[in-house]
Amino acid sequence: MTDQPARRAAELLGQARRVVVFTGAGMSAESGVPTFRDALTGLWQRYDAQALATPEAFRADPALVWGWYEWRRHAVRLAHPNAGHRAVAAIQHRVPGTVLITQNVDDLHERAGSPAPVHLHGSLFAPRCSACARPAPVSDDAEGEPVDGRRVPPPRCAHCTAPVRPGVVWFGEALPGAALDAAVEAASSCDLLLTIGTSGLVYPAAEIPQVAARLGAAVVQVNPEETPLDGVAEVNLRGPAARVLPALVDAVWEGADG
Ligand code: BJW
Ligand code: ZN
Repeated sequence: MTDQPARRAAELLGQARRVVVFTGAGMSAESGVPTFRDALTGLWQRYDAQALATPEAFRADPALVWGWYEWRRHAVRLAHPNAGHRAVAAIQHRVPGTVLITQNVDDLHERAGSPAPVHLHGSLFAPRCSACARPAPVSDDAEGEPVDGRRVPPPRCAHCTAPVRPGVVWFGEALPGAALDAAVEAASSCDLLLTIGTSGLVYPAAEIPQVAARLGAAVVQVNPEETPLDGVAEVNLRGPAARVLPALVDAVWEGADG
């Protein structure tokens, strides 16, 4: 890590007392989990993720949408956290009180050792009834899940028999109030926000780095591509999270253990 943006990012992280880490799908890309705006592959390639992730799609074809989420849950179960997830956990360890806010519905931050990330868009592992909202058990039987795209009728709620739905936030739905409040509060009071692997296209989540910048925090972005957040960030580190983040952590705490 020798270039100027990397040095500035290390300086900012080294000095920061209140850090927010804000992540999107690019964080898990190197674990083999496709980003949201990547083209879908295999039997799903003729579908558009943005069209499947809506309440209307679930109402129109619950088995199609449930099958897609079962397939993704299965893929995430087989995936492992990458060096970027571990670097985020190391930052949390080094700067106590660091708040991790993720748009991701996988559990790779938790499995890398990050305690209690704020999940703005829900979780693949928390299905609930589409009518009464009671939590529904999630099957641990990986072998029983589809490895390829296909329709799977959703289970029925044990209480009211309505179809169970994925516990995620679809377009047009409100984000969980407590998670959004915690994210805004953390962004409003941090001195450094790291935004990692998000296109910054989906609102209100995309406001989080903007809130931090507006209130005087430094924003550092990690992304191999340009995004609408380039102008918000003081430093843009162009590269994949699993390479850039461990280098950043090393540059700040090089030689230190733990
Ligand atoms: C790497 C990398 C590597 C690659 N390392 N980086 C017009 C203007 C503004 C807003 C709207 C509008 N029209 C409609 C809206 C609202 C809408 C919205 O924002 N739409 C936009 C698309 C325009 N928002 C909503 O509907 C939200 N709700 C809402 O507004 O409610 C209002 C309301 C209030 C009160 C009552 C009722 C309603 C809800 C948004 C929910 C989003 N949900 C999803 C699906 C979750 C479930 C699932 O996964 O299936 O969340 S959509 C999808 O996008 C998912 C993601 O969390 C989210 C963000 O995507 P992300 O993470 O940024 O991924 P990508 O793929 O976009 O980008 C990946 C990035 O990684 C890229 O930049 C790559 O370069 C980079 N990358 N490899 C680092 N190795
Ligand atoms: Zn129910």
